Amino acid sequence: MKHSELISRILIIAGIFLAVGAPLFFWSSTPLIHAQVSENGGWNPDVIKANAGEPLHLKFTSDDVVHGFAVGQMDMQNVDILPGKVTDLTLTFDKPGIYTFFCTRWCGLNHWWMRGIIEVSGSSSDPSTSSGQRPEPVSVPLYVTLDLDIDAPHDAPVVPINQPSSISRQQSVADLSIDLSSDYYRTRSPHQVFDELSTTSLSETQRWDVVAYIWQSNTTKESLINGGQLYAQNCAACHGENGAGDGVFADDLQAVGESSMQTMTGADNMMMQAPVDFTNPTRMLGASPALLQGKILRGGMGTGMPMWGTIFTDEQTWNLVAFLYSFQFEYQGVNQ
Ligand code: HEC
Ligand SMILES: [Cu+2]
Repeated sequence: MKHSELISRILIIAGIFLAVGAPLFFWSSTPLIHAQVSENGGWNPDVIKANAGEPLHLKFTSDDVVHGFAVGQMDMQNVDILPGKVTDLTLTFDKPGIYTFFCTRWCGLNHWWMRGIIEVSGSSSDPSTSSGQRPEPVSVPLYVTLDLDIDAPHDAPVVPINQPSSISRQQSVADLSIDLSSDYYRTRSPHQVFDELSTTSLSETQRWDVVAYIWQSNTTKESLINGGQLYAQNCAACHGENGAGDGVFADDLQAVGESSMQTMTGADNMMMQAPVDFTNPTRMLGASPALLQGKILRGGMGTGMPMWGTIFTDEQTWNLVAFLYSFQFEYQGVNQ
């Protein structure tokens, strides 16, 4: 056998090993998770199993456009998933439970339905919460506790002439005993608060300013910044950068027929609507924080509004709610 012939045989054998062995090797260790736009199936697989306290190795690739991966309610960096490339990621879950993972890139019209779940079993590795095999009890949302019908119309019958600003509180609020607690703030719509203030000697303008002041007292600059960032990433495409319901996806949303939505999880029988205009005072001043949070958590409504309950933490949803009111109220620096 000639020398060159031997080399080519070795190369062929090596080639066969790579073609057959390498995929087998990968297949047997960590399955590759394929990402495709929702219309073509989204994540495959879309259910992943893991054990609490043990590292979970994940491999991703995209079969079409650039997607992203993140797990809801988890402090982690998003990773990009590129077509034809493999992205590796290792995660460890402290607590058992059902986690939602989702695409973080606007990959197409039905991007928001590109989600899957990670079932984490085992007992908690965190001794302070180790109550057997059960996942952490999910906290009951406020709108449920209040038995609030978040689907009922909630237009405010009266709205201010000018944008309320909490600034004039100095003159008016000082002698009044105004309830600034979060219980009071979260359970009443701005219009309801305005109404309840009618027993005071304040003018209508002053009453709206007090309403704005109560909102401001229940949030912080940091919360508004965080809410604004979450909004820009997750909501602006539909509701618009400036809250006017005119995001880049707004027109397309209405154009999407029911038929194309039917194949997707949780999207059955959807009637697409224009996203809510958060700059509309009639709509926003008639909605309590509890109601807005409920809609964010639950989504659905038979419209194109996605559900975010498994994506955001409690704090994040309240930051979003506070941010939504900033389309109505002017936030004033505390030292002004
Ligand atoms: C895919 C498009 C889309 C995205 C993304 C989206 N929304 Fe919506 N949203 C809608 C539609 C459509 C409605 C329902 C319109 C209606 O009920 O009149 C809606 C309604 C709402 C309402 C109800 C307001 C009310 O007065 O009843 C709130 C609150 C809301 N969205 C907040 C958000 C937040 C916060 C985000 C981001 C975390 C978000 N939405 C992302 C489309 C979207
Ligand atoms: Cu996507």
